[in-house]
Amino acid sequence: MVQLSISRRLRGTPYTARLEAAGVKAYTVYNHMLLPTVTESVEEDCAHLKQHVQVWDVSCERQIEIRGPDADKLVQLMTPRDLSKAQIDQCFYIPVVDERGGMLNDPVAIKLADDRFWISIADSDVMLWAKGLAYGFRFEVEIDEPDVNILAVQGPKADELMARVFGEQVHTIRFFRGLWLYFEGQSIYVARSGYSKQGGFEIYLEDRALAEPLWDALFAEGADLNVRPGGPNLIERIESGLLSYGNDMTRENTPFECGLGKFCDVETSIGCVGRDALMRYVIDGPMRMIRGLMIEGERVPGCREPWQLTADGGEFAGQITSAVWSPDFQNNVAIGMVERDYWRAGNTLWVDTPDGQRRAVVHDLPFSA
Ligand code: THG
Repeated sequence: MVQLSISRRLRGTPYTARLEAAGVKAYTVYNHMLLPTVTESVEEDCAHLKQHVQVWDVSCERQIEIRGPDADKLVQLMTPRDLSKAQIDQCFYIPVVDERGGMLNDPVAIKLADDRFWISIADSDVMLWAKGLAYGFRFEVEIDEPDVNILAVQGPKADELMARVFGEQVHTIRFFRGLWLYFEGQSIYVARSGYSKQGGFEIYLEDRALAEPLWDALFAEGADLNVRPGGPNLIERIESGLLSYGNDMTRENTPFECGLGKFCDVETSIGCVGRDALMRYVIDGPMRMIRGLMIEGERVPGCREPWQLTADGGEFAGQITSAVWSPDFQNNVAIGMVERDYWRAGNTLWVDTPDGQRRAVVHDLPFSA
């Protein structure tokens, strides 16, 4: 099998040594950093995540810190989501768009203070865009990528494990809210968030020296909870309808096409650079949209290039960008961009997979039984 050569450019994390000692089986590269994808197998990892608790090295969810008197102005410039009423310690899933309304990233923004934000980015170089905007607009802000290395604690037993390590206060954290908690006498930011729908937290560790002690504490306290290392799981995220920037959407797509219209307040996101370009979507809606699909037949191979969708008459109907066999649905679940004429749930299309043409049925996201 072809291997990926790892060097300094593919940055390791303060957890890499622990992860490799635990036997991580595969990485992907995300924000120029290693992201573990397989512990046992994608299917076993998925089943375990739904039953127990996992500790994920998601250091690759880099923080772009924006601080200074114009911090709020710069963040609002980057997104069509209205952040004017944002409260401190609130997290926001925000589309970040360019001047054409094209998706540049889909990060989680955290308001740490009135003049300080962390933009927890997906896989694209948001810092360069933010610095360019700040320079061009002469904003009074400082922008950098602090050495924050997130551990996500995900799964139905996440609350129990987190309470053992950080105290009962974790139970008071609401979804997409954050709180400073103590570990070994140091204050660490913890939010109820994460790239799965199994529940859990993300620990924003700033002090590298605490990385292995934190990892070790989670595994010691979680032994009887069957804790395992892991990473974002392909099956769980497709079933849950969690999108992957660079796979399911690119700069060619607007947030409305990505089904993220509910995170766009085009009327009130004053200043957002893509606002004019997105205005027409409020009236017309998108011409294509991200949808779930089930692909009939045997398990499909990995989706490395988009697979074209066609209608019965051979008309272009869209493309599938993520697909995997789901043991729970006993079917291939997929995410794709489907043209307006064909996006109704239940509609049947054809998909060209590397294994030949198959039937694909449009579903709502998330998939439900
Ligand atoms: N956590 C943090 N940073 C991240 C991710 C994360 N950066 C990269 C990547 N993931 C960004 N993409 C997403 C996609 C979906 C969600 C979060 C980040 C998500 N969505 C929920 C949903 O769609 O149901 C909730 C959205 C909401 O209600 O606001 O959680 O995972 N730190």
